Amino acid sequence: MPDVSIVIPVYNEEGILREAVTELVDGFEIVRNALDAPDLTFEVIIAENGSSDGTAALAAHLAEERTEVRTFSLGEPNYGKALRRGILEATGTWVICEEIDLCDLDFHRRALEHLRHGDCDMVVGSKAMKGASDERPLFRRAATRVINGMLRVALDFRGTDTHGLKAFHRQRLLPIVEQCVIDRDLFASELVIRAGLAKLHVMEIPIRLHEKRPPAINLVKRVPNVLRGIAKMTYVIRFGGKP
Ligand SMILES: Nc1nc2c(ncn2[C@@H]2O[C@H](COP(=O)(O)OP(=O)(O)O)[C@@H](O)[C@H]2O)c(=O)[nH]1
Ligand SMILES: [Mg+2]
Repeated sequence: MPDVSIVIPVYNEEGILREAVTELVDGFEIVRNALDAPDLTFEVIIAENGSSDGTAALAAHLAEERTEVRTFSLGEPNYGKALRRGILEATGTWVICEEIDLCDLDFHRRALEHLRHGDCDMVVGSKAMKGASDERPLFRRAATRVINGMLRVALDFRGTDTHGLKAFHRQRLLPIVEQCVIDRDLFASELVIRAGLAKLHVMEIPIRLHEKRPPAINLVKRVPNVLRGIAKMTYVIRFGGKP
């Protein structure tokens, strides 16, 4: 069993997949050194679904080439479903949820430092808290603020970001993952919010957000689904209703 499982949902990412995965696998040595943990082992799980380009085939290639990498492909595009399945497939003591356009080894180092030290159960990389820097266009930064404000009003969420990078103690979070009912974009938010409600110790740390490429899916197209997701999540969490 590896110490760390890095789960990366990917969708139509053939342009950056090889480079990003190589950088991550080769760069893990930097994390080991910084943590003074030369024996720290890891696996990378590429969670693909619904890509219409060569992503699935390329991921399978990478899994053959690198012993640390494995992959699966599920039916239709669905970020939440892919991430959830990736977490359930993970075998490490700790799980890091990555994004292929970020692959932020500095977050891995800092998050693992806290987790190994027992400071918390989950670390969330916030792009909106004090000390963070977000290089995305204004429109997308504003969207993060709006979603966060809605989660605060609807569910009394006190953090600053739910969508980005996260790392956690797998065994402690597994029951929470199993409670989650929302898929697509909002699964990650539901996971962070439910972890807090279950009185797990969730810690936010600031990140520097620099995307390797612009987002594939137009933000405006995501709005209806995000709004539906927030409504549904509020209903199931507040009233314990069926989705
Ligand atoms: N498996 C899967 N991954 C996805 C899907 N949509 C986005 N992703 C991945 O999720 C990560 C973040 O997506 P991105 O387009 O950058 O959106 P952002 O989170 O708003 O920046 C990347 O690794 C994408 O490849 C999807 O439908 N299925
Ligand atoms: Mg992105």
